[in-house]
Amino acid sequence: MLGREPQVTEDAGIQILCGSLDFRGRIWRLRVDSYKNATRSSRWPIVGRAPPFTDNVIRMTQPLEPLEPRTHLSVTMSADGWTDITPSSDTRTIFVSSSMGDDRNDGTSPNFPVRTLARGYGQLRNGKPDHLLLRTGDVWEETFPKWRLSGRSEQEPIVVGKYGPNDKPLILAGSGSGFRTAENVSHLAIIGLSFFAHTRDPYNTATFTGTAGGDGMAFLGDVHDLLVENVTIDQFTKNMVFQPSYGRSDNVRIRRSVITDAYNGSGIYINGVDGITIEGSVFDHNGWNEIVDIPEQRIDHNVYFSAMNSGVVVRDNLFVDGGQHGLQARSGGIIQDNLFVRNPIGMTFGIAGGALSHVGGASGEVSGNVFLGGRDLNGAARGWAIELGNIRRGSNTLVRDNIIAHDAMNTFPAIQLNIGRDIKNPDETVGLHDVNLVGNIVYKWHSALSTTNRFVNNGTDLNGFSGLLVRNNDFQQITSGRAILHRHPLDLGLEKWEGNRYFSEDDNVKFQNGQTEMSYRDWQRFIDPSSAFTEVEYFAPDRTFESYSVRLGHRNRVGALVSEMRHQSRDYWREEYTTAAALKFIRDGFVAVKGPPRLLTTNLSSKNLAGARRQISFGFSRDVSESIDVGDLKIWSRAGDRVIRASEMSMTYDRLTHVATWTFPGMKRGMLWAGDWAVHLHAPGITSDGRELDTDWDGKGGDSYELKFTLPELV
Ligand SMILES: [Ca+2]
Ligand SMILES: [Ca+2]
Repeated sequence: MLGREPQVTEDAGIQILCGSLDFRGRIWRLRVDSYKNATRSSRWPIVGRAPPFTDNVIRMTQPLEPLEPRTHLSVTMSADGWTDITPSSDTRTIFVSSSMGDDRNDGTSPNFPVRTLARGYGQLRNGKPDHLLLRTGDVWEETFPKWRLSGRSEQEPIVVGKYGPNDKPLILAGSGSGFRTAENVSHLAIIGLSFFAHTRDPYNTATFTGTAGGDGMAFLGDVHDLLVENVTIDQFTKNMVFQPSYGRSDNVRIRRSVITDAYNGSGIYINGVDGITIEGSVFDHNGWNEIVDIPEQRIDHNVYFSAMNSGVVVRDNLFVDGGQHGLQARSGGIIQDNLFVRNPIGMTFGIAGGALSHVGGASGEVSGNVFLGGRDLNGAARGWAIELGNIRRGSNTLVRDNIIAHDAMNTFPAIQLNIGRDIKNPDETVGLHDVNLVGNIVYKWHSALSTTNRFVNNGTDLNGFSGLLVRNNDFQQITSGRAILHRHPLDLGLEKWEGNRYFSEDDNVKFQNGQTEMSYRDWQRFIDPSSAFTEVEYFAPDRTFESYSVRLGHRNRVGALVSEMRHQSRDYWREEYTTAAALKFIRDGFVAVKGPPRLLTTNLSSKNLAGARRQISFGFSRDVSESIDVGDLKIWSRAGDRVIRASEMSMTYDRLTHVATWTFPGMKRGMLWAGDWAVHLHAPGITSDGRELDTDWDGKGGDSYELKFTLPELV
């Protein structure tokens, strides 16, 4: 829009000469792409009005020091969610290769890399946006020197990364620690590395020497603005740890990393951080090892937040097979859209046993998570999903839209409201207050919800209890004969129960209220008047993590799918192996269905009907497995006037998708021939709960599906 490039001159601030266009009196907007020593607040578009009576000069008061123009910010997010960090004009990039490097080089060219991490580190400058890049595919039997270097700013961090395609550079840390920071480290990004405590891996007898070990990545405090992304950490004591040894840390992001197999410690232990987000990562089999560990020490977790953190966000992660907990969220925070599979205990929130509690109680939100199955702990029964306690008064902590399904232990309630035992700061612990449980689904679990009998209604100390809303939850297919274990007396002045839908095959299922066991009829009458005792039909509630594995072509085992998810990286990213994809598969199974079964899909509607010569499939909105059979589909050749006999066909039904598929094993080459055909899918033969198939979606069943179509020659 300018007549020519604006000229930037330095003055007390800077002046921009606006060329031939008349900017006098007009609003102007300026984007600054590149400069140094500017404050962050002056970074973004600067808007002002040029004085009306001056020449075409915009004077800025910001003390900017211009550089050559650059079109991108240094730190950006790619369209598919990865962090890109472009070098600044004064970035010094140091290349390190264990296979090709020589420490007599200075490392500034990929053609002449240095060899050791120590030499590479020594070439970096403190306070500069320097990049230390490790060659992909290379292996170091060396750990990083204690890290003391900071970047320049959030937009110009110091970077430890990789160069070259594919495999992450591999750091064999043995019994040492892979990466440790000293005090006062800011603006650090660690991207695309793999840390492996190879001497501790009991499955690898070639390298295993014993259980002595260190931490994969240790941030010992006073760390500010840290990004860890696309990193793999395996087999350390604690794979990652934050401790406030040098002071508190802040602004930490751990993204899309794979953190596995820690033992004698947790996958991540976090203490003393203000502002931490963990997202898109895989946590598998942390906190124990069944080969070398002492069983009594299987007490650690996939992720463990102490009570002394704030600003916690945990979203979109997979937590599998933790030693004890999938996630200990003692500091509270936002816990969203995570998938928990086969942990002895899914997660805790606020509550802390044998340790310090979050002072004054935790708060936040637990929403959109899915909890599947469970496991014992050294032979002792466990198996619950969410345990809450020490929740701050007035916080309105929300537990919303979680799905808890397929109890493996059949011993404990899915959601437990509790008080920690042996709390170290009982005077700063508050009991449980102002919690809202809304729209959750508990399915095929021992029981839905419990409170501890140690709660004291309106109490003011660590046993205090007030403010509980339990609304619009589905507590379905309860297996124990007891739906609710409200062990302390229920005070309707402090609690509200409404609109919940209960169901158990046992009509006599009990509802505990203090010392009393109530029937559903009494529970509804006195406690939850707008509730119902009704069996909610979901689309495919038997979906599990294992069945998602089968759907992707693997075995019916947790490990088969997890091993693929452990291989996720930026260079080998597959959407179907994201937690989000697995979560969606499960959640889609828990959509409640109503009305007659509808015809949702058929491959006869596809543009290319070649595949229909081998199989014809129909998908339904409800489970019709009880009624559907091979004879419900009639197929005839319109030209040949030939009806395919039921004995020439075979039909299979997938209860996880409600898709029926007909094949033609009795036909020549197992195929229908090319030509004109017609089908009739017989509504009266396809029913759910006695309601016939609805193919025109008017809500009334009984209308069959008919279609004439032409099958093509195979090319
Ligand atoms: Ca039938
Ligand atoms: Ca109809």
